[in-house]
Order: sequence, then structure tokens, then C-alpha cells
Amino acid sequence: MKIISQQAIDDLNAIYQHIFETAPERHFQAPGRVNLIGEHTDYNDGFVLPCAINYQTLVAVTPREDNLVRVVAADYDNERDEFSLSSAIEPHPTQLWSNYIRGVIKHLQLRGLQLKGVDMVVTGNVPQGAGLSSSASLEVAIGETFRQLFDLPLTSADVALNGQEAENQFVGCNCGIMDQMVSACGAQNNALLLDCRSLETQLISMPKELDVVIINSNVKRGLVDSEYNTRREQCEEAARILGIKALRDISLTDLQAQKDKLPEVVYRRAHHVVSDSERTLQAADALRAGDAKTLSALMAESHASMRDDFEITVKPIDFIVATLAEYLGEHGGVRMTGGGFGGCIVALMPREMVAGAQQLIAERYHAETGYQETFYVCCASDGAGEVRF
Ligand code: GAF
Repeated sequence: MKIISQQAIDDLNAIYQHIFETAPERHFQAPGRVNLIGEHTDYNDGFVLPCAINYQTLVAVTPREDNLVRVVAADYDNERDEFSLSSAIEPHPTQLWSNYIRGVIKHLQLRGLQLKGVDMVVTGNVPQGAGLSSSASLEVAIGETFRQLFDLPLTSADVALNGQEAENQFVGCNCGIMDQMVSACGAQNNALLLDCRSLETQLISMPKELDVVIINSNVKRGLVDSEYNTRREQCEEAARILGIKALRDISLTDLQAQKDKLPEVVYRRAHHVVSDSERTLQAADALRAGDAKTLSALMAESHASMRDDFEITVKPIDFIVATLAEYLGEHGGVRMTGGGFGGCIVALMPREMVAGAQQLIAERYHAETGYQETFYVCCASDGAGEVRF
């Protein structure tokens, strides 16, 4: 499957030509992601199993000889930002999109790396605010662009970590490492099993007969930052009371044995994290074996755990998950994906069931909830890199 259309590149080049009055020298991309299982486990040093998707941030760029960065956001009415690498890089007062770019570049500088200026235009088709990591794909696309243009001594994992640092410290969102890692290290037709403590990765081949379906509930993700931070604090509180570094360091059996030590809500949060991290390892085995029945059961348990223990799902999403779970039976799995409080559902299903699933949701979802879904059939895609023609 051709991931980036010639039309997308032509459109980007036309904007570049119009603004900078020349053609760009090079193009880079970094994808969004969908997480198959392992939610809110990354900042607890646990396991996650995402794949990069065929929606990405695209950059058209030419390096400069001086220290000026000129950047245009094609998706924001060609808004422009311009700053010098020779002065301290501060957050932009109004253009929030440019803070992801400023933050990534500033954090590359903080690593002591020698950079030069660039002229670039950025665009993308990762749905924004849907929990498919449009921000991480932007951070990684910019990091990858600078890494390759200026031969920076960085691994893909460094590009991911740099993006996370920018998001945590410059943009001010306290995310984990999953999204940037899979955007940087994903591979076509593979899911990525990631150990969020060691950052070791294993590629796991996607079974050929299963399609990755994403359904955007189009429920606007509300209270995301505050609820996300509250969940993080509750997980840290559980680890502190249990006397461990992170929830990674306790098994489900040991957690259950120490239930009485924790406040009720904190226990349920910890129960979700520890059980979902264990399910992630089991799901990786099931994926390797092409075992749809086990995947179906694990994804159902994961969703119930996010709904009842971690309390991050919303009713319209629960409706889609319940409807599709009944339709798929043991032939496929379905759960909410991403940070929660709105956003998307991920389903793995046999290709021949996709049309029926789409029709079922089209018939029932709007009638039941008043929201209109968007349905995507995706493929697991490569991580960040240069776009070659
Ligand atoms: C968001 C965060 F950015 C990730 O780090 C991860 O915690 C995810 O929510 C939940 O699994 O995407």
C-alpha cells in the first residue's frame, strides 16, 4: 500500500514554492499511532503494544547556512513562525502548534548538538485531538528532520525521548514515552512491543488476515490534561505506599494480596495498570500466534478495566465497543485506545467482517448517541524517516 500520496507531496511543494520561492530539498515524515493494548502503562514503566499508522506529519525542508528557523504550518492557514537558534528559544505566545517545533529544537540544543537554520513547511493528516498522537508525530517529524539534515549522533529512541522532553517540559503535557517511541521506531506490517523501562523493542508481525480498524467516536476529548495528571499521581501514590519504584515492579497476585494497604480508588487505578501491562505481554504472544480468540478476550478485559478501574472511557465509546464485541465474537478484538475521555476505538478483525462492522456502527451509533463516527481501515506502517520517491 502506498502510504504517502503524490498529491500530498505536490500540495506541500506548492505551498513551499509559493512561500519560499524555490523547491524544498528534502521531505521527512513521522506517523501517528494506534495502541492495540497497554493503556496508561507507559509512565508506570510497563509494557505497551502500539503500531504506527498510515497517517503522518509531513515536512518539506531546505537547510540554511545561518541560524534562522522559518516554519510554516500548512494546516493552520499557512501561519508562520520565525526564530533564531542563537537566542534562547521561548514558547510562542499565541501559536500553540509552533511550541512543539520550538520545544523539539530547544531540547536538541540542550543536548549540546550543533544545529543550523532551516526553511520548512509542515502539514499532516493525523486526526487532531482524537488520541492518535498527532502531537508526538509532529515532535518526532521535526526531530528526525534535524537528525538527518545535520547528521546528529542520535538513535531513533533519542529522537523519541527528545520529543517527550519537549512535550513534558516545553509544551507542559506530562505524557509517557509510548507515542514518540512508536512514531520513531514503528515498522510496516508490525506492532511494536515496547518495554517502557528499558526502551527495548520487539517487532511483532501483524497477522495477515486481521485488519486494524480505528473508529473515531468524535467525542471531543475533555479534561484530558487534568484527568491524565490525576491518574499519574494516583499511580505514583500506589507505588509509594507499596514501597516500589513504579507499578511495573509488582505482579497482579502481589498487588491483590496487598489490597488493604491502598485507598479504594488508588487500588483500582493500580489494578488497571498492573493487569493491563500483564495483558499486553499475553496479547503480544497471541498476536505472534495469530490467535484471534485470545486477542478478543484480552482486549475485552482491557476495555472493562479502563472503564471500571481506571475510569477513562465515556458512554458513546462504551457503546461502540459493546456493539462491535457482540458482532465480532471470538473472531476479533475491540477496545478504546489512547489516553481516554473521548477519542478512538481500535479493533482487530478479519478482513471479511470490516464492511459489516462499518455498516453496523453507521446504523446504530448516531441513533443511540447523537455523535457521528469516522471509520478508518489502517495498516501498520513505518516509523519516521525520509520520504523517497
Ligand atoms: C497518551 C500519552 F501521551 C501516552 O504516553 C500514554 O500514556 C497514553 O496516553 C495512554 O496509554 O497518549
